[in-house]
Amino acid sequence: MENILFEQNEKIAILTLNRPEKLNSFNTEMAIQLQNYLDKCNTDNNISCVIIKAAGKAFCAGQDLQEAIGENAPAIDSIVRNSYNPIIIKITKMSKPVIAMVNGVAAGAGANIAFACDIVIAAQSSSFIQAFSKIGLVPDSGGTFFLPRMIGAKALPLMLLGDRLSASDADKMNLIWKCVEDENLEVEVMKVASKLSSHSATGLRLTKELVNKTWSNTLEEQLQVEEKYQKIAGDSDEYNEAVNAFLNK
Ligand code: LHQ
Repeated sequence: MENILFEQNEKIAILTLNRPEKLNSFNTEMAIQLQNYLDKCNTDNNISCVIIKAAGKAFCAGQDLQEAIGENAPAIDSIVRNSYNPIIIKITKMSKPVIAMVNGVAAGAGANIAFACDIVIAAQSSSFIQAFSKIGLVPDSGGTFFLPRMIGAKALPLMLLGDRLSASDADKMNLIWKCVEDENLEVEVMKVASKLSSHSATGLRLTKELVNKTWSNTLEEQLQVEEKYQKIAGDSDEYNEAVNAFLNK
């Protein structure tokens, strides 16, 4: 059985984490498959936005702990280096928006992969757990980068305590874009994806890049990049067509 399913609905790519019996926890094979599909989505011009969703009752329980602790287990740092670090880089560097559709518990690396996505939409019944501290590990998959920047004083306690955070609390804390009724999750996600698909691909790509640069830039540097990217966006056919359409009603 494929660990990752790929489908395309018009210009929307849908990647499904597909080890439901293991709560979609990642073994090496699944991590490499996800990396390959992220590469495909990045380079395929017929794809304008990517959804990462999950089969079964959970979003993702992080690393498959059976694989990590087995007799022939890969070294723990090599799992982080080869499985998770590339996934986080590929999501954040993806030239199009990535939406996480969180349908159930997202734990450990599973939570932080969701938080690395550009738009997180979670079902009311779903939850997030920084499970690492419970098993004597440190947060990985970008958690120590994204969480302090996104939720400040709430980040470290969440990681130290490993408490379950409900989707509605995550929403109140501005850690995710939206928490929706379970039965509306798929429809909401597809609405957002369709809207993104109708926008200029160049504009979306440059906006994502700009916002990612803000972590390390000074105000002056950021203003310069805005100026440069606005020129690129303004030179695009999409800009001219959209403004003409607006002016001509
Ligand atoms: C699992 C897992 C799992 C295998 C549920 N593995 N089978 C990086 C580098 C290297 C090493 C380590 O990790 C990392 C990054 C990380 O992600 S560290 C964090 C790893 N993840 C966790 O510690 C979470 C472990 N899972 C849980 O705490 C619970 O399963 C949660 C809270 C996610 C869900 O609880 P329940 O809904 O009560 O489900 P369950 O515990 O009954 O699990 C259902 C099945 O899934 C069960 O198998 P079984 O054969 O009994 O039905 C679990 O053993 C299996 N499973 N997580 N990570």
